[in-house]
Amino acid sequence: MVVDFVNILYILGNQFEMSFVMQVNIVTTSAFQDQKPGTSGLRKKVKIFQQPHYLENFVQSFFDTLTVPEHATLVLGGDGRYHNRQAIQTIIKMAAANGFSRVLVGQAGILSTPAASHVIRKYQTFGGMVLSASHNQGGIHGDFGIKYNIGNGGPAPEKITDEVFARSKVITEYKIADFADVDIDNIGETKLAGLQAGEVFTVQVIDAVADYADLMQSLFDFAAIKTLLASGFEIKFDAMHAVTGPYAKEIFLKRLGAPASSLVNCEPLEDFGGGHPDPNLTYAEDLVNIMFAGENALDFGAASDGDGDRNMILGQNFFVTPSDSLAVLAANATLVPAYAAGIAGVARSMPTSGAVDRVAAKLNIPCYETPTGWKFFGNLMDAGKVTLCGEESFGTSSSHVREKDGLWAVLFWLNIIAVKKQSVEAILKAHWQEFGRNVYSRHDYEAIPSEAANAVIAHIKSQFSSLPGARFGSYTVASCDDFSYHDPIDGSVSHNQGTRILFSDGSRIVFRLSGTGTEGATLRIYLEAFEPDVSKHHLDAQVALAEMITIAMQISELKQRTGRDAPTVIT
Ligand code: VG1
Ligand code: CO
Repeated sequence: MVVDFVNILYILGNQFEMSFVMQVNIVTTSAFQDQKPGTSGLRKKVKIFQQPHYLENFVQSFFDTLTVPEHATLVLGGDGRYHNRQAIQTIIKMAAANGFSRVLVGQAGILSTPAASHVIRKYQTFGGMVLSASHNQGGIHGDFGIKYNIGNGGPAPEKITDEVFARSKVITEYKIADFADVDIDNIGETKLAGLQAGEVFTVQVIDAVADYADLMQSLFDFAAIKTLLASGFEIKFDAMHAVTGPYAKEIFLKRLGAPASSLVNCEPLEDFGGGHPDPNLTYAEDLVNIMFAGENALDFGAASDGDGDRNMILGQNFFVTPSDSLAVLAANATLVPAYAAGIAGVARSMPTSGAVDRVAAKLNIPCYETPTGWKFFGNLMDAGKVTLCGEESFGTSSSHVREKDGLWAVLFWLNIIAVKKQSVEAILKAHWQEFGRNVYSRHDYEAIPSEAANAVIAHIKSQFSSLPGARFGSYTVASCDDFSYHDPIDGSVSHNQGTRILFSDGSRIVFRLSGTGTEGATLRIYLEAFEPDVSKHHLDAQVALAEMITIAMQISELKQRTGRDAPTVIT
């Protein structure tokens, strides 16, 4: 533990019964007008975050909005991307100046998003700050981000983030304590003089992995998974040089006895090795090559994103869509010790396919449809209405935390496989046979000019009155709307959550602008069609959805309005 100068003064102060207090500076600042949190926190280019006062203004806006109780504890950590360490030192000093008594920091400034959520819940802290831009690229030319999670461990709801944004536009000063950078690399405590005479401010560096790994071990049948892995069942987990590397080493190597060759890209890097830490078929290329190597492909592959809350599941030469993954987990939940007694209900974001709805109907449990973003699941989980939640964007989790959880989903799959003793593909095929298949795909058009993207959406909306009843090939439009969500727990309403074209046979096209991009606009097109016919279940989604894709282009005039011929990413 490093004992800095102020700390020595504090100790001396005690010895001589003198009173030392922390020096706090009140810094005059000018407000920025662009600090609106998106789908998951505030994300901007690193260069923007490095501007003087930029991070400080945003953090102070949170502290001004929240009523921080006396002796409050803040959890702090990030995905290790470029600028993480500096930001952590700044936030520690601001937390001290704003009346927190303790900050729990993940060792080396690391905490995955689900681990941070768990630490907040386990130690019942006054929330936490997670420094991450998740799946966005890192490094000096990449993105940085920050999000605040409330005491239940989940992302701050819109009511809070709206207030924070309003505050950030008028802020004139922030408070920051004046002490040297604190050691965040060694587990232990640094004690500093507090705001008042006799008070202490503590920075506690915690093992970033242990609490989380213990939680996983308490949920899943580790003995069964261990036996599976020892039986010759070969897996590969790709951490994409992001935050889950240390977690994967502890869980797969130490606790589950997997060989070291099971892990790839498990050294966290500030720039994620130059890649996009986004676990999908485009960006998780290393893993995809291994898992689609024909006869040489391994049995199971998985990857997670920058901050560890996303997951991609692959079988031998087989890709599981996240929407299907959620449905399979729900259908097989009772095979996992933590969910053996059954699940209370499920929730999915609106653009996520209706595959899980079919499972819920069969299990006779409720299924909720929320807007995109994990913050909308928290109320339902707190109220005990749902146990499992998921999004089409490679996010799945349960009420064990209040965030999506990448490694949790991987372990859930391994637990199911260990019990069923079937391949990933066999599990999916059997699932489709029982429930039918919701054929699904998302097409992303990244970094298009905002005006063009807005014009596409406006053009679709201008057809709302003429589209119903219109025929497009074999499809007829039943209705179209803008999705609104009425939270059944707190009564809040969220409008404009995606533009939907619903067809008479239950298939649909959804258009939505991303709330996490940092360059221009990203337009997402979500395509879904239901296929009950088993003889067509093997078809590639792009083939099965070809007609819907053409219709989406026709209704949106996307090519004419953006000049783009093809999506940037297809998932
Ligand atoms: C995307 C996904 C959304 C997810 C969000 C945060 O948002 O679509 O489902 O919750 O990222 O995920 P958007 O607004 O760009 O579509 V993560 O892993 O960045 O915390
Ligand atoms: Co993420």
